[in-house]
Order: sequence, then structure tokens, then C-alpha cells
Amino acid sequence: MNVFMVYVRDENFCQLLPEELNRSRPDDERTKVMAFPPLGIQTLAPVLRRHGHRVRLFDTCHPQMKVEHIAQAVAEERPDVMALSFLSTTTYPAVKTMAKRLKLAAPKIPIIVGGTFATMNSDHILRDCPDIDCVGVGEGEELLPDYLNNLDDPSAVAGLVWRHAGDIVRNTPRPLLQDLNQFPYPDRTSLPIDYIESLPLDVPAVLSLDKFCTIQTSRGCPYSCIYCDIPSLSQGKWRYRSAEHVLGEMQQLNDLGYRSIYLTDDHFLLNRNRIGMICRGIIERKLEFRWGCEGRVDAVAVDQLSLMKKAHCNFLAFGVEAGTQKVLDRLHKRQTLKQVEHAVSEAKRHGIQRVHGFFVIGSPGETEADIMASFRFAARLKLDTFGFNRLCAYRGTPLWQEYIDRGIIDEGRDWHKWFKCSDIDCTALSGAVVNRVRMKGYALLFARRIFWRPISTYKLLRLFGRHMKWSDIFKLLWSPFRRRTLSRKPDLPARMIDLGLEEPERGAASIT
Ligand code: B12
Repeated sequence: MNVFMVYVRDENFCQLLPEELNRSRPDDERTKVMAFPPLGIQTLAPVLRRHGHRVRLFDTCHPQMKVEHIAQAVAEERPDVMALSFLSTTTYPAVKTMAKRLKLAAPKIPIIVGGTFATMNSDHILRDCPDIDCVGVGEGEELLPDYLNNLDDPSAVAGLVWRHAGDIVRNTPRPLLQDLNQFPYPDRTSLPIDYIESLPLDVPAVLSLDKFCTIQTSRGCPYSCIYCDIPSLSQGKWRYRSAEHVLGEMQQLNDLGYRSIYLTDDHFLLNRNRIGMICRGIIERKLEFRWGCEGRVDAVAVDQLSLMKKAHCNFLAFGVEAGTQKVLDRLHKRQTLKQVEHAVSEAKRHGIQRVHGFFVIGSPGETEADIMASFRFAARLKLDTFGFNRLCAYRGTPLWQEYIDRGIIDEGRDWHKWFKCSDIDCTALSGAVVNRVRMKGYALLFARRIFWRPISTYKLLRLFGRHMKWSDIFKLLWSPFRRRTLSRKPDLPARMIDLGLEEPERGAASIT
């Protein structure tokens, strides 16, 4: 069969590289984009090919892979199936637009969607979007080939949610995959795109022009932080590929010339032995790429950090979240400030080049003093980079459930939305206050950093300066202090709209 696989993404999470950096040679057909590669479709394409299907990949970050181009290709090539893949709530509107346009181009060709958000909202999506024919719930490696084999009998496909005689039919669920070593390595060559290692920000922050890709070595996380939906998606389990299988893929990437790799694992740092085996393998095979990953602070062992450094790990991102134990406990983070300090200082002591801290602000129960305590905490830590984002509630998280229980969110009407806590929760500070305190916090953090760590600050700026104009670096540094103009009004829960509380600040004060 001939399958079109389309990765639909949020436009603000990708950016074309500036013209002067985009074409290395005049005959270069490839486009350079600052974005993460679409690992979902890259993973599924070779699996389908192994089953004898032909697959064509599209990624909407490419200037010639926008909805109109794909619709034209559909009209010309008439694939047997169109499979749309997307990650999050934020992309759902774009997916609906895509499905509508592709259906117009080829009304009889079935459209199946999959990915994290689709998995969690399958019935809702089918009720909401007539252009989508079915949803593949969960992992696609076995489900998608099974679906293609049973196009005439969708009832035979475990994990499929589909329409039949006007009803929505939910087939028996498909269990989580047990053996992740059985699949071919992702296809990173078909798309005519070079993904560029960058900071995921709204100014061009290119880190290097080396060949860059992502890799997933494990799935899931056993913890239950209130803002994360991974435990519900992965049923609280952590599954992993063997070190050998991972090293085989890394060897291939090394031989293909990749020199920068980012692990998208939910929690790479969970199993020390496995990290040890992978790192020793990288060293023994003399693989040349640098790599980065994310993880919890309580899983880091000193001996592994030194080995990770030797194996060219140059980036480590920790979910720090907050600088007060009170907020960490409210988020069910199950970590202490001491553990954070230990992990960050050990990572720096062992020479990890860039250690990043993810923080959230505007959490329920958090005061202005708590936010400033987080900034002061960040200033004390030897972090190289940091991000302070407003906490959001996504469907499938314990926090979302709490808001349903508190009568703030109406599951039936709000399922397709996501909310900043500060817009909807009266126990959180209002958005305006959070933004004001954040500016103050950043000013303190930057000042302390320049004063206490001038050399590392200079080195970091020099790294940015290799591929960025100084005006862009200045914009990057200035961005936390810019007044934010909303590109779109924030989503509000249906009940707040019913009550006419469409100003988040007022709504937050009176909904509960
Ligand atoms: C890497 C990553 C990113 C990268 C982007 C990656 C990219 N390709 O563009 C960056 C950092 C930019 C990012 C940004 C955001 N992300 Co993100 N991200 C991830 C992360 C950690 C890994 C994704 C990944 O590479 N997975 C590996 C591949 C192999 O898995 P997959 O794509 O899910 O595909 C599998 C299945 O879903 C299925 N499948 C996929 N497509 C299809 C299609 C069909 C037809 C079928 C049948 C099956 C199928 O089969 C695949 C193989 O099993 C996930 C967490 C996670 N575990 O998924 C969060 C995650 C998806 N992100 C999340 C969020 C919230 C965001 C942001 C909104 C954050 C923000 N506030 O700014 C943005 C929005 C990005 C967007 N929509 O474009 C949430 C989504 C929650 C939700 N319900 O919406 C997640 C789940 C994290 C979390 N803990 O909650 N993200």
C-alpha cells in the first residue's frame, strides 16, 4: 500500500534558518530548520516498509510541505491511506485544518491520526472532526500495519477507535509493546530537511550547524507529577531498549555523520547500569557525536556523570520546577532542594558543558515570595541556562482531574483546550502578577550571573555568537523583559465563559 505520513506541528516551534546560513552549497536541495525532527513518523515509516508498504513523509516545517502542497500531492498520487501524526493539544486546530483540506482533495481516502493528544482524546476527536476517520490509540508500531492489513475490517484492529453506522466504536485496547528491540531504526534520511540544534525559543538561537537528530531509548516514567500526562500514557511503566540496540542505532547515526544527538526519553537517567553500558559502548566504539538528555535530579549517580562526560554528554536538563519545598510538594515532584543542588553541582563538577534547569511558575498555592525564592535558588545553582514557564494543565494529568473535581474544568466541553493555571485557578497568582514577578526574577538572575560567573557567561554568549547575529543575541537576552502581547486570547474553561468571566484575572478570582 501507499501511505502518506504527515507530521503536523506548531509553527512557533520551528523556524527556517536565516538565508545566509541555510544553503551550504548552491546546489544544496536540503532545507535547514531549527526544530526537533518528527520522531513519531520517522519511527513508523521503516516499520511499515518492513511490512511491504510504500511510505512518503511530510513535515509541515518545510516550506514546501504546507497543507496546500500536501493536498496537491494527495490529489496527484492518490495514496491508500493518509496518516497524520501530532504531539500535543496545541496542534489540534492545525490538524483539523489539515484533515479538512486533505479530505477535500481526496474524499474517499481514509485519514487516521495518532500521537499523544490523539491517544488521550480519541472519542472526542471523532465526535468533533468529521474529516478524521479513525484514531490509533497508543504506539503505532503494531497498530498501523495491522490497520493497513484490515482496511476493510477495522473491527479487527486492537487499539483503533473508528466510526461505524454513525456510532463511535472503541476496539479492545492494544497492550503496551513489550519488546522495543524488535523494530528497525527510524528513517532520518527521507525528508529533505536538516534539523538544526537550537534553543527552542522565539529568536534564532542556533547552537551548532552540525548534523542533529533525536533518538528515543526508553519510554515512560514511573513518577506522578501533577502536571505530566506521561504516567497515564505509559501506565506508570518505564520500558527500555537494550543498550546494544541503542548502540547499534548510535553507530548508524555516527556513520551517517550526525554529530549532535538529543535523547527525547521521558527519563533517560532512571537506570544506572543501562546508562553505564550505553556510555561505555559510546567510548569503546569511539562514536564522535555530542549528546544531551533530560532527567530527574534524584536519579543521578556521581560515577555515571563522569562516565557520561567521557561519552561526550554535553547537555543535561533537569526538571527543577521550583525553589521552595512547599511548591515541589504541591506538584508531587518527590524531590528535595538538596537533591537539586547536589545533581547540578555534580554535573558541573564532572564537566557537563551545559546544564539546564526547567522551572515552572504560577503554580497553585505559589506566592510572589515563592517565585522570587525560585529565582534566587536558580541564581545559587550553577545552571548554564534556565527557563521559567507558566504552569499549564493538560488533559490526562492529575492537575486536570483536580480542576474537574473543583468544578473549574468541564471535561465534556474543555477536552481540546489547555490552560495556564494562573488564568483559571484562584489559588494561583494571576497571569499579570506572575509575568511581573518573572521580569523581576530574571533581572536578579541575570545580574547575579554576570557578577558571580562572568567567565561562564562570556563563554555561553560566545557559543551563541558563533552562528547568531549580535542583534539576535541581544533580542534573546531581552526577551524575558519584553511586554508580552498575546498572539491569541488564552483558552478559558467553558464554565468561566458561561459566567461571562472572560477576563482571566477576574475569572481566576471568582470561579471556585
Ligand atoms: C521532544 C518533545 C517535544 C519537542 C518537539 C518534538 C517534535 N517532533 O517536534 C519540543 C521540545 C519542541 C516540544 C514542544 C512541545 N511539547 Co513536547 N514533547 C516531546 C516529548 C518529550 C517526546 C516526543 C517524542 O519524540 N516522542 C517519540 C516518538 C517516537 O513518539 P510519538 O511521536 O508519540 O509517536 C509514537 C506514538 O504516539 C504513535 N504515533 C505517532 N504518530 C502516529 C500516527 C498514527 C496514525 C498512529 C496510528 C500512531 C502514531 O506511534 C509512535 C511510535 O510508537 C514528548 C513526551 C512523549 N513521551 O511523547 C513531549 C510532549 C508530547 N510535549 C508536550 C507538550 C505539552 C509540548 C508543548 C505544548 C510544550 C509547551 N507548552 O510549549 C510544545 C508543543 C509542540 C508541538 N505540538 O509542536 C506534552 C503533550 C501533552 C498534551 N496532552 O498535549 C508531552 C506528552 C510531554 C508531557 N510530559 O506532557 N516537545
